[in-house]
Amino acid sequence: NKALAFLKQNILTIATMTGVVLGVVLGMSLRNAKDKWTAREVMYIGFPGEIFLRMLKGLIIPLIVSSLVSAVASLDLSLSGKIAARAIAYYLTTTFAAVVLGMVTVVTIRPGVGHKAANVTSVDQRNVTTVDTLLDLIRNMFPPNMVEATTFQYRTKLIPPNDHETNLYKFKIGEPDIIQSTNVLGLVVIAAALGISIAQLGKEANVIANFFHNLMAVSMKITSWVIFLSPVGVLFLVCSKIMEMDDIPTVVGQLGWYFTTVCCGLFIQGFVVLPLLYLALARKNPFIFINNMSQAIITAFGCASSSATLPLTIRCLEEKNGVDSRVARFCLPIGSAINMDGTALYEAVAAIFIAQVRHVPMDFGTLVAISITATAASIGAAGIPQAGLVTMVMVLDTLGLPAEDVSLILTVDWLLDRFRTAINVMGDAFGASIVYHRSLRELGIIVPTDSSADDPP
Ligand code: DAS
Repeated sequence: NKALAFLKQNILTIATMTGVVLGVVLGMSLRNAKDKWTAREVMYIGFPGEIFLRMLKGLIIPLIVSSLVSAVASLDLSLSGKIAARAIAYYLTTTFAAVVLGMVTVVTIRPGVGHKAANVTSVDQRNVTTVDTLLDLIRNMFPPNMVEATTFQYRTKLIPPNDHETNLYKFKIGEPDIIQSTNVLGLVVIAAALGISIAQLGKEANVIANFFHNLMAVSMKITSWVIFLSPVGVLFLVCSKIMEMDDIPTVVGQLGWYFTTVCCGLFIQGFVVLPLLYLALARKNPFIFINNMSQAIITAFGCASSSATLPLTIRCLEEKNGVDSRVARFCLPIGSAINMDGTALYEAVAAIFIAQVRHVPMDFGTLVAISITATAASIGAAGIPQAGLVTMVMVLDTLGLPAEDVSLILTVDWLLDRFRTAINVMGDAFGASIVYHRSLRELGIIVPTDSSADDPP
């Protein structure tokens, strides 16, 4: 009956994983059923997935604000300052480590050397410079109406060669779209300010403190309902994506090595580097931890948005990995805003891959410049689908490469986005748990030292 207990404990995770597999199978069979599906038909088929995604995104504001405010308000200010400092130090360190790992991987495998790239001419070149992205980052910390993110998301489009121009792709960068995405960074700043003011007011602010505690409980209750929809939601999200993808053999063939390089790096980061850090700093079994987070990790893979996955990440970390909610709801919103190990690694790999294709010389100075801009680009990326592709333009800018070179990796980006988002979520969760285990004494929590502590509470 141990197997039965395991099944009961993980039934939803197994169902969501099945949802991903069925999504791929359904998508592939629908692709073969009809030679060309219109965008409208694909949108109809993906509609249930879109609604699932909207439900999760709808929870982001109440959940982030209530969990951060109540977390900061329930800790004494010096302790929340210490926890924030530990979390930010850990997140920046692992992000930088991910960039270095990405650089080592791409310089070792060298996927771009000898790569026959399609010629790309820019139809309309508007580079997103480093300054643009950094200004965006600062701008988004102080959003005018709390939720709107003014992210320069250039709508990039790759126009395939028409019949008489053989291999000339045209790459169009549109006007900078202001994408409506939930501005997690801005929410974190406002919620932290609210929490600190409540903590400083003490008893005088009890009513509003209780309001946020209750809002948090209510948000988590609604999250527990939405979770039951994830298998179906993920199924339709993956299915519609598979249906609209370019022809798979060319895409994977052309960019196979690049794809392999990114996945190698992400695998090492997610299943070697982070588990080792967790083992060393939290002294717990990292693979039990990952298994307990799998529901959130799979949903992150399915919807390619770490912000949308945040409600599930909080729930898995608290209820399955037993992390104190004051720490989980404090660290995870900050992590989902500034900590994207998967994206940081990807930015370094993709930029150096393109440099290899374009025969751009790589000296030490360039590598240092890339490591800094790739870290900044991942911090600036919002937790929305393909945000990392947009901020990567800033890394290309460092290499003196034009923005339209993004088109060399555009075709597989929607799939790599899912892998790197899953690693982003893992990085956030590992970080929050490590900060929790390093703050037990200050939190006044005594954890039994025997091995049973590894079992889910
Ligand atoms: N999809 C982004 C996220 O949600 C990551 C990325 O685009 O790189 O984390």
